[in-house]
Amino acid sequence: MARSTKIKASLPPGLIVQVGKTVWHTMWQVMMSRLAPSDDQGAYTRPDSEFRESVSQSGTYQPEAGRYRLIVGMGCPWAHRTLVARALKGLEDAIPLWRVSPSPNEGVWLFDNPGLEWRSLPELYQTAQAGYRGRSTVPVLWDTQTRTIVNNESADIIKILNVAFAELATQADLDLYPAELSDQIEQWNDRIYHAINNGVYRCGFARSQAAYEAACTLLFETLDDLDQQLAHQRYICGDCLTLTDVRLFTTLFRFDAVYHGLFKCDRQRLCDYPHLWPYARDLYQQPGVADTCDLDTVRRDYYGNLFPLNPGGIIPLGPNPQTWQQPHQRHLIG
Ligand SMILES: N[C@@H](CCC(=O)N[C@@H](CS)C(=O)NCC(=O)O)C(=O)O
Repeated sequence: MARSTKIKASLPPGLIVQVGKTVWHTMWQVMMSRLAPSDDQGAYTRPDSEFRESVSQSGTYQPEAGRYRLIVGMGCPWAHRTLVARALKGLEDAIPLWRVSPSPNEGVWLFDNPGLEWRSLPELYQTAQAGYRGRSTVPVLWDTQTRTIVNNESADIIKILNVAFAELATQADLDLYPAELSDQIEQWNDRIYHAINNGVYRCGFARSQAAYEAACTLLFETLDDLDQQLAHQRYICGDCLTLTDVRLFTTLFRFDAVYHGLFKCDRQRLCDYPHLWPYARDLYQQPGVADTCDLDTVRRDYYGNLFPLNPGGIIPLGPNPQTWQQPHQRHLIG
């Protein structure tokens, strides 16, 4: 008789469940504290990004073709923002990519490009700043000349891509942050970041029922408001596509595939919203955007690597990515 069968036969089932639950719950708390720091109420608190320099004609980091690298993981919504901004501005040739993928056992990003001097992203962070002790996150805007990280905050990087590389961008005339809309853009950005972009993480990484319920309620209240807003205008700030849309899009793109199930954002799906869903497809179908979207990698990265949320490691098959190509008719609005 196999050893495990013998143990099963000799232990009362209630005890197996009790011990299993206690051990697993303790392990879960320890792993969650590493994965997602939280406050006293069990609400997820995201650490701040630490490298916050910019690119400009007059500064240390000047716009030059081929000088910078954008480091991204295709599953990550924050990195995805920078890929979308880069595509919309037509900066693919000027700013090449280095891709990383998650290593399931080490919990760090590993470079896909075999010829680089670093194996993992934390090693590159050490080159930028010896003794760096923060999290080694994507996206990163890396300067090959000074061998340092210019910026590792997606909200900054998309602003940099919008203005700093004007002479290198094939779509330089597209302004994703028009001055006259800046107040409106910032107000929506704050609200959408808290309730939606980071809100889905506050649902998925909550460590108490109350923290989860607060995050989930705010998330859907805000999605409901946006759906109303989008009933009579094409984009969040009116008739023109802005960085607010870019920032919202990458969360919406992952909504039904991972946040709805894995992060328990399940009051309804994106595709149940009458206006938000066609709006999200409109953004997906903008020039160059579909090439930045990789639903298989998104599913694999979240379900395959967030072990405490999905210990069995099974990766769901749905939903069908082709639904993103359905017509949207949003150009008829406004
Ligand atoms: N505030 C950052 C957040 C970036 C972020 O959290 N990236 C995640 C991937 S989705 C990451 O690299 N995590 C690795 C870690 O925390 O160790 C931004 O928007 O750029």
